[in-house]
Amino acid sequence: MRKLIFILLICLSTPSIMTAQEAADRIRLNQIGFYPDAPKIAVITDYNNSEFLIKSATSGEIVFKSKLSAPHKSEFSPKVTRIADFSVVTKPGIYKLNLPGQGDSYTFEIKPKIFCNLTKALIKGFYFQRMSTPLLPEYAGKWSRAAGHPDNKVIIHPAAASPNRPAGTIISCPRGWYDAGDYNKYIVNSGITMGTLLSLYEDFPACFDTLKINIPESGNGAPDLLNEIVWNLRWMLTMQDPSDGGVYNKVTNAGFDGFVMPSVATTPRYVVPKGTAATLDFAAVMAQAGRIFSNFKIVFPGLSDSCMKSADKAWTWAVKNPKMAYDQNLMNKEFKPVINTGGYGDSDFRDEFIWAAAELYISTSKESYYTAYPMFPDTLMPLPSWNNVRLLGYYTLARFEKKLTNSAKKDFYALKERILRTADKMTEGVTDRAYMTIIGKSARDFIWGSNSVATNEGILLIQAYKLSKDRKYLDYALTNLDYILGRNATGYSFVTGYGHKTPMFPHHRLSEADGIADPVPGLIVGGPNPGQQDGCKTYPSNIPDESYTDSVCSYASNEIAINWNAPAAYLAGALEALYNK
Ligand code: G3I
Ligand code: 9MR
Repeated sequence: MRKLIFILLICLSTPSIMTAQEAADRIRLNQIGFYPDAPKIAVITDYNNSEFLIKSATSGEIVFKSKLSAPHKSEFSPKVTRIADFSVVTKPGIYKLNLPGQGDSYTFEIKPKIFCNLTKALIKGFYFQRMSTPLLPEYAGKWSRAAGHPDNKVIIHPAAASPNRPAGTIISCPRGWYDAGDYNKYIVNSGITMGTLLSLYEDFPACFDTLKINIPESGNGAPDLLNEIVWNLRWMLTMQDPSDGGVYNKVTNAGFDGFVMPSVATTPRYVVPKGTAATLDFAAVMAQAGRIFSNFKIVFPGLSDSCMKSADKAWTWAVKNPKMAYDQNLMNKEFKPVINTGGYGDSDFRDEFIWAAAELYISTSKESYYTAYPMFPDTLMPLPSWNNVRLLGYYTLARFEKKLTNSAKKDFYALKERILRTADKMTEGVTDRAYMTIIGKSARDFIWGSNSVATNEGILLIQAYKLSKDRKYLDYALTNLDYILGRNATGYSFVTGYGHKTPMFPHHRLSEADGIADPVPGLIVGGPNPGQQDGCKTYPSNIPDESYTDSVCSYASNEIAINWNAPAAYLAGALEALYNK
């Protein structure tokens, strides 16, 4: 009976004639393209015929003809999909997938280095988020803009007062990146962002030593990825109270700005209380930066030493203050002005201790960091997110296998097994899924910022590949980049400016206020989120993998954020490094 309903559903949902746009929309594939020797999959939604063709987009010549798979049923809706596998097409060129009598897909390209421009754009996205500096036309093109948020007169909020810095004290905290669509900067979210970008460099230095993204520092003798990172690193350093080593949670307005350009957003800026999560994330970033920048002492004199000293001071503060949560609601009951911007509130610091300890141990070789707190308190392997950074620590330990000593060395085998088994678990059942991507195993994948679930899964699979050299993990990681770039239940490529159907109305003050039709390029939006916490009325559906709307109102599905750009840059960059070897 269920089978009968299933067949009926397929027939009912298959219109006989499609317009060109409908056909393109129905053929879900990576809208940028494919490496010659990588798997190539397109997913056709609600379509009942069986043949598909691959045609050259330039000559119209048919280069491949095959049959679609039997239907796959969507995990989250009555919809069905069929798979077009054209992995055997390997010749570089520009192509279209054709459904005979129906229409073509968007064009896509097959070539080596297919994600090189995308990788650059995702890193350049951070340049576009820079505060306290004008973006000049030679670097920013039509998105050039005046400086905003100098942040050289930041007020110590009454809740953050300390004997040496009473309420109202002015400190200077310039630079940094806008966190997201808003104009504030948050240490916790900078933590995972910086850790991910620094790891991208550490995992693939050869690739990034030469990659240029046309920013003011290009050509200064340091890799551009690191140059961009330094813009935020120098801000982070200002967030540590020099008298005790604790780190303030954020630089913020009291409330979110309107949708205006940064240069006219001039309401007072505050730092809010120090916290254990912020301080440990800071310690981890500084320790990792300290070891990386020790190789760039001529371009950045003193930077590495400052980072290492600050990391150690932050750690010492956190050990003395192991339970200082940033609870904005509680703070607002007692202090004025009330602060209503992002909380990034976290009250479980076990993972931050693990991450900071791992980075400090690797950078200093002092075992006391490794043994200070339980590195493996349980068997969980939670995917990295702003409030769970444990795996960033594990990735670093795995990266430096050769440096490990005593208990860390003994733990290595178990750590490797954990990473591999977590990867294996993630991949279970992928070939049966509607879009054959790693993301989509569970409805719980589709949270606020679900695109960073996809990219962080990809990163975990890359770690599994690095540890095992088993090519299957690389191909699985690629399924999630394919997802980001169009092989998904929405039909969008989620990176602004990269793909054919991309977000045009992100919840991003810069893109909305600048009067330019195209949004700032190279920014990844949050993605499907059935939580719909923004109350936006334009969602087409509340089905988990379809709950996305390209509307400015949608901060729960269509905002951009630095902690989403970083893992997207990592995934694209890692695939570039590994597939082009
Ligand atoms: O922790 C619970 C978990 O226990 C529960 O199972 C799950 C069920 O949905 O919810 C989890 O909490 C979620 C939390 O993120 C942690 O993942 C909340 O529902 C969810 O609303 C919350 O969303 C965060 C959002 O701010 C609202 O606080 C996003 O992760 C976070 O990326 C986003 O960050 C904002 C900043 O505050 C301000 N700047 C823009 C930025 C991006 O939108
Ligand atoms: O613009 C804000 C966005 O950056 C945040 O992610 C989001 C959730 O904290 O809040 C947005 O600001 C909205 C506020 O929460 C409610 N009033 C409307 C604001 C802008 O649309």
